[in-house]
Amino acid sequence: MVTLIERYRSFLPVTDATPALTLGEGNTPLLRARQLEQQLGCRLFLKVEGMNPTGSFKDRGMVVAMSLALERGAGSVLCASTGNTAASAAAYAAASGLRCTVVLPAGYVAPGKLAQALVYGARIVAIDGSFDRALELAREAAERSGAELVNSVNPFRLEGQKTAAFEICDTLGRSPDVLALPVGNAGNITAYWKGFREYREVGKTGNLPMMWGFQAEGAAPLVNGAPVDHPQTVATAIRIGRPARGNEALAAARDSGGLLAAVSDEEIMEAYRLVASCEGVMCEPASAAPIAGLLRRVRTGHDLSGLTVVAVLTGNGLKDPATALASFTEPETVPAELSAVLRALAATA
Ligand code: AN7
Repeated sequence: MVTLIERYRSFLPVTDATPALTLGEGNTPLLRARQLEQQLGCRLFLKVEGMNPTGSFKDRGMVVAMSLALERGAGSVLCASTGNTAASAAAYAAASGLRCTVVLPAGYVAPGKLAQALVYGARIVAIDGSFDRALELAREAAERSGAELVNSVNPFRLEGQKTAAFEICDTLGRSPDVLALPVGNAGNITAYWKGFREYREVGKTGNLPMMWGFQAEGAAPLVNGAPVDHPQTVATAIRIGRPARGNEALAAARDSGGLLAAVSDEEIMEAYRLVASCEGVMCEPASAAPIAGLLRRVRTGHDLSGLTVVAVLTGNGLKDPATALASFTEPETVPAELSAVLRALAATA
């Protein structure tokens, strides 16, 4: 197996002294979404980042940040998280023999993510406060304790995450015309934009994509132009009111001729069900934001025809079963008889 770090070594801040570390991250599928294309009018690919070892894109950045923490002789790592960063940090810390502490907003982390952090053996600090407060506390605690901060304020996280842009270009033979993704703390949009630009510098792509970032309406500081003190959205992964990389995200949207826009929770849930039922890919609610954003653009009269669009499905839907089940009525229990099954078959025929 060629690891992510080996494959893109010349673009990464690693040396021969950097310990080798991998859980099999990266090399995720880029799927053609032929059913959704009919609604959108563009050529659409899904970058399925939920196929990473802990079920989200965070693993790309975490493997680089953790390798370098190991190289520097760190004993423990620390992060704030809406859930996925915590799961990823906990897994890579376990594989590295490092202690891991995660600071989470109590009550707003999807159960699958919490379960991951617990099982991988992280220490969990659930605060009575938001992600933004958790990040503030984690930054201060890292400074005082000497623990390595592995949030995306850590530049090595972005170095790893930019490899997703490389993979997309390697598969398509060029950059897409549009890269659509959810935006929370704004690390990922910053990393993708860096990746595409670096690939163009070395001639691996001739063009650059427009960066289209989507936030949830109740947590849209970059769209509103002001921090949000009490962010709210069903997409808990992006329930963030003061994005650490906000300025970089604004620059990426501006410099690429792209945009930052908001979508409602209803639109997110509609897109979440649609991508699963049309394409067979179950992502988490936050990851459906770019699909919701594309649908809204088409419905408000924008023509996407002729464009090659890549939507990044950042996290795996299995992390958040509660939200999935809440949007459906539970199937009724019937007698264990053939007639019941035949009735159901006839009803769906
Ligand atoms: C599925 O785990 O911030 O804009 O603490 O989990 O780079 O923050 C997660 C963010 C999109 C937003 N999709 O990415 C965390 C955390 C999913 C996510 C985002 C997150 P950024």
